[in-house]
Amino acid sequence: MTISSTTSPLLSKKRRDYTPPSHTIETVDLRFELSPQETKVTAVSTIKRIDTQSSVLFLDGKDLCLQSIKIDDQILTENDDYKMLDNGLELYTSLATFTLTVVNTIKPIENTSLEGLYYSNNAYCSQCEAEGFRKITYFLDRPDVLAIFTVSIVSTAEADTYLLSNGNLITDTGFENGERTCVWEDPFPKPSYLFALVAGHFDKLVDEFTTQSGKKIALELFVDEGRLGQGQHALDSLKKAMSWDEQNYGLEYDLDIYMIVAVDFFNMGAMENKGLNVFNSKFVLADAHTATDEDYFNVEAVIAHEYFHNWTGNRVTCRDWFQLSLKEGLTVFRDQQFSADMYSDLVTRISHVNVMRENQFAEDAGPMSHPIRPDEVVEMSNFYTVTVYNKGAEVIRMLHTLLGKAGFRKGMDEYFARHDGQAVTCDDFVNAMQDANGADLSHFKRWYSQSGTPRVRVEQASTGDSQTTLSFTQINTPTRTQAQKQDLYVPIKLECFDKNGHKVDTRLKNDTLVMNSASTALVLDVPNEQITPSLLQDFSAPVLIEYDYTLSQLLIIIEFAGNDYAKWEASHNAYIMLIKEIYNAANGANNNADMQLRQDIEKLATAIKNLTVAPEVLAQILSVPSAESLYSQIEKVDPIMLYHARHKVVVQLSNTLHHFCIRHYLRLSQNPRPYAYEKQQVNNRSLKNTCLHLLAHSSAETVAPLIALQYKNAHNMSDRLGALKAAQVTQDDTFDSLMIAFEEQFGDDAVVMDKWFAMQAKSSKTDILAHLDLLQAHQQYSIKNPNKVRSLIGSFAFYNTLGFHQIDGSGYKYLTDYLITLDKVNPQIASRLMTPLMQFSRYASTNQVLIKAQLNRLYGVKGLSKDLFEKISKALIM
Ligand code: B3K
Ligand code: ZN
Repeated sequence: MTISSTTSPLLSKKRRDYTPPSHTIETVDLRFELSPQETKVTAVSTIKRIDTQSSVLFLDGKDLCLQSIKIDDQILTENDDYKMLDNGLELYTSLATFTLTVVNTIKPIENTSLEGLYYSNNAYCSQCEAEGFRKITYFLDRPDVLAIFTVSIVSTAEADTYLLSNGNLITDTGFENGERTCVWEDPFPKPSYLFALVAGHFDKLVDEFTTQSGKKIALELFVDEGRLGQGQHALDSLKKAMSWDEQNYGLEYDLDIYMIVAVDFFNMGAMENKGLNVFNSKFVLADAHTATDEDYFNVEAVIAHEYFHNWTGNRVTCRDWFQLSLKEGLTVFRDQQFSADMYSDLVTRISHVNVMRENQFAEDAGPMSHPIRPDEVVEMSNFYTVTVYNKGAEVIRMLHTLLGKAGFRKGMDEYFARHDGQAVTCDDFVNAMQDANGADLSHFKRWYSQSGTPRVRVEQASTGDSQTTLSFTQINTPTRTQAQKQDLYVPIKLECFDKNGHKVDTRLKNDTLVMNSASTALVLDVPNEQITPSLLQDFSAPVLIEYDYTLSQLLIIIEFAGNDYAKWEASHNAYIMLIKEIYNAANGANNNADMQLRQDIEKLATAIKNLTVAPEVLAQILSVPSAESLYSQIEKVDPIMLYHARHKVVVQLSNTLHHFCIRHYLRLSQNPRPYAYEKQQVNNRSLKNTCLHLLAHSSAETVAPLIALQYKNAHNMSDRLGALKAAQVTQDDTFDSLMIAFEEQFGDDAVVMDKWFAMQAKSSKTDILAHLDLLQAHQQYSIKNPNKVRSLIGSFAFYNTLGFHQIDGSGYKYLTDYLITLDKVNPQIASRLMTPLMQFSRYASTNQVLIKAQLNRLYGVKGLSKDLFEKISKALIM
């Protein structure tokens, strides 16, 4: 079945159709009478008409049961005074100002979508971004309506020890006569998406932060009972983020209290509700016993991200949801800067570059391709994407490069001076940057409207006997919704080396060639055959570089480049080149290819062994790119063949570097100090576990005992998981027995068990689908819990190449069956989990046919959510 784009039944919203609201809500008093089965919500709003011609007020509302509605003192009657619509209600009034009272009920316990107000794990929790507030009460649920909220929470359950909302607590009656009421007042006008309510029993960790102007802020962290010991790292991270934002952007916190609540049932990482962040417990809870170094890193990054939103998102918010990257791209860029300062510039950068290459490039090459500021949206939840977030951050990073650190800061200051307290657009942001610096950013702005990954083809040729010309050509291929593409502003940081590894003078400012048009050239005073360019250093623009390297050139960069990023990139390119060669030689059936591989790996290994770099850099250089990041490297790729080609390269590397890795491994395993999340320890553990993982691929029998010993002696989760991952590679019985031990030890810890489910899901057992069935019956598993679904089904679909891409299509069918069930429980999670099917066009035709058959099956399912429907329709049109 193919769907034509003109008959698509989807109701979309278009960016260009934006109209300001007819009315605004100045204040709203919300009263919640809590009950899991039926919560009564009373909303008293003071409303002002903005459009003097308007006699109709539309209020969004979804899954609500309306009890009564009143304007001032007059009770309204249906059809005369208001009309119920599918997506809200229409109210007829020409009053310039009035008080609206709406009473309705909702059913938190039945809300498995985890959007709006829901009840899970004996606690109430809300999630309103983007359009969840309309599932709480009838409201102008759009980000450009900013109101002052006062919230009263009434509970009749004594067990609800905390009744929390945004802002400052102004009344707490205590539990008396069978109920308790807490009243919260948030003095800052905010859009409804930043509203939050949490109620239930938690343990609380408290701390304090004194701002640069001397104001004391109370910090409160709420976690499940018994988990206080796992909360300190999150609180420490918060304090670091608060002082970093003061030092780097002069931004101070504005309320008297900052609260964070960790919950197990949450659709994404966290949410920046004003003064009351809600977090997925995965990004809060951490101690040596349960969290890896990577978990510690992520907790710090997500805590900072949500904190930074207080200015970039909350104080200055988005006019409409098409502008989402205004707050997300900018806040991701800020959290990336923070992580680089806290930990390591290089490792942080590499991890973000990997996300771009593995996920964002794939999204931009598939049916969901959209600009960082989308033009058309059916379901907003579908646009919290790697494009809006991560490519958005890369665009901000280019602005930072273009204007310099001081210029960027001037622009930020101007942005806040102009727009504090407002809901604005991406154009407003760029205009502030432009005006503060007297720059012309009109050409740069194209990055906001154009989708797709630009490719930059670099060709090298002789110019006379003694010169070389590097010509750069930008290729912007048409995408589904944009037939015409424009050339973009592309800064390419580069260095060139001669045959002796000496840096060639490029005469470029900051080593950066700026492309302002479709093509440009760089002339170097060195003969062609001697030139090796190291291109797109630091990933200076979100583009794909096409340059045909030889292995010798890459080895020159690894040896001579002055910066570690370039060395890493060259080693990465070398792996890709070798994997492609094996893939092309029909999966290694060709003996010459094997011999060639041995020789090439030998050269690469020698270059690596000769490096004198920091342990974390070496760890990155020893990490062969993931299969996922390689899919974009080969047209119509056969994923299983690629998996085997990659495996072969890793095995060869492992055998060649065996002694080198053993030496590092044994050195780094000696005299471990008590666990601390601090640079030196983290970097050493990273190299140690990378070596162990690589060693696990070798044929040496000495490795299995090392793995088992590391597991047994591990006194922290990084080492335990490092051993487990290595054991999984060896595919012997050790893995199964360690997994049993792990489950016995951590079976009660929901966050830790996510790691266990993910490991199970990536297993290369031939009966993996039967295993997935069994695992779903595990007492810790629940389809209602997004973390569990992501760990098990997500890890399988995203990372289990052999299981998911089985040639009989059973992996694709398995995921599709699951999606059909999950869509009824939680459409947002179902929609995210669909991603591996969306990218079918990059696979070989056999895989494409099998995936499309499943997409068609899904398309035929009655009552599918808007979330899934939007994606499938786009996939099938492509
Ligand atoms: N702003 C939230 C994401 C909301 C997602 C809604 N489906 C988290 C963040 O980016 O900080
Ligand atoms: Zn964010």
